[in-house]
Amino acid sequence: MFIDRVKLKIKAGNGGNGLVSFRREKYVPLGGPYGGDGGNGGSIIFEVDTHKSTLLDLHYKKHLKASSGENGKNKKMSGARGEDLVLAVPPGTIVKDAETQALIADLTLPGQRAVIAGGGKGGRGNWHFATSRNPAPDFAEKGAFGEEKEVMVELKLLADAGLVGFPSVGKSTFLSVVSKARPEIADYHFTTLVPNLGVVGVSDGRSFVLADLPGLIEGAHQGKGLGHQFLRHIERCRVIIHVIDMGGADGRDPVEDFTVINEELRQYQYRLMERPMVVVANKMDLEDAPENLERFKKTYPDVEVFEAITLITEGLDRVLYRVADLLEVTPEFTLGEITEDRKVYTFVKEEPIFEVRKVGDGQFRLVGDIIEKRYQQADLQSDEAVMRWAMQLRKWGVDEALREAGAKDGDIIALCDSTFVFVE
Ligand SMILES: Nc1nc2c(ncn2[C@@H]2O[C@H](COP(=O)(O)OP(=O)(O)OP(=O)(O)O)[C@@H](O)[C@H]2O)c(=O)[nH]1
Ligand SMILES: [Mg+2]
Repeated sequence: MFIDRVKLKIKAGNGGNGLVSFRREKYVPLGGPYGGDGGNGGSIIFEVDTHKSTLLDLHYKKHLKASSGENGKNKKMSGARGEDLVLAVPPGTIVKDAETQALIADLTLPGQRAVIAGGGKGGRGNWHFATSRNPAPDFAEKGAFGEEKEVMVELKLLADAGLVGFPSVGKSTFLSVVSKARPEIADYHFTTLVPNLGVVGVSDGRSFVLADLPGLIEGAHQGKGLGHQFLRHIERCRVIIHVIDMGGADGRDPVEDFTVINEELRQYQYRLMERPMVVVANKMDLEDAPENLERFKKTYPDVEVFEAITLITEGLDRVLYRVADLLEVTPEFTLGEITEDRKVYTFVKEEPIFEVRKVGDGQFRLVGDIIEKRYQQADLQSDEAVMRWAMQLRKWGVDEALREAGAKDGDIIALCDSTFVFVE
């Protein structure tokens, strides 16, 4: 089964909590803080495996979870780190955030890896917090949550050139005679249901990867036929080979066919018409072909057309030469910027740490990913930890922002599931 689109829920492992403990040994009367660090949570990582050609494995998973780090141990011993979950994906896999559509990874090279969800950093044990004023801190840090999100994984085939055209124009026949690929060929529409790839050897020694795609019909860019889901496989192609049934074997007008397909490519969001196109006038053995070709040339005097009878490989050498030439001078098309620089354990982004929202008379709420995460991480069990947290808030400018928003002494401030009283 060829699967090229999968939506997944993923959750990286949480970091283990730091430990609060003190050294108690016979000959060490005033043992200092001794609590170890929590281990980092495992990340979810995708790795390119060139033996894979579909996303079938992921299709059956749906939920992916990496293991959490262990809590810190006594004697400053760190908890074990959570194991990373590494999944093999085919080359050409791209990963997007399902909510924001931001590109997270574009995996094209053999062995290439990308962190799709970073594990949470382990919390530090209490010994890290010892100072001369407080040699025995009774608090430690909690582990951070691992990243959790929904992602869209898509396969965009890594082909240099792609065959497009209406159904039954001879695209699969073309691929079958110029490569070792053996796609199904038949005289009914949508014979090809999934893309096929083949390596084409040009007679002068050059070679390229060619994709045979399911036929397009009018409205393909809007999702008609099989078009839409497969148009996206053309996105990485640098050259488009547009095959036309010049014999009009299907009762359509080849001249019109050309316009319709071009319009579909133009409408599709990925600027497919910016790629160079090679036009193949196929089925030149059919009776009406010469006449249709004449009309075609009159309608499109500037389009270079290669006449062919793919069935018997006639005329294809010239097409392959032309494609190989174009490939030499056509740069790759990028699919988009990977905006987030994704390292493991980072969740500090270029975003405001918090936001103040007025929720009612004398009531405010602090919101924001960072402040909420840090709040969850702060273990507010001891007075000292609460003090530290209050200082942190002041440092971020929370007090000032609240005051600016109109908060007065005695007002209620909510953050996640708890509330504070604003004290001037
Ligand atoms: N007469 C003639 N028939 C051809 C030629 N090339 C292909 N055909 C026939 O056209 C029919 C369709 O060929 P395919 O290669 O399956 O067409 P396709 O474009 O891949 O079609 P879809 O997969 O449905 O999009 C088959 O019966 C082929 O034998 C040709 O040059 N001349
Ligand atoms: Mg086909």
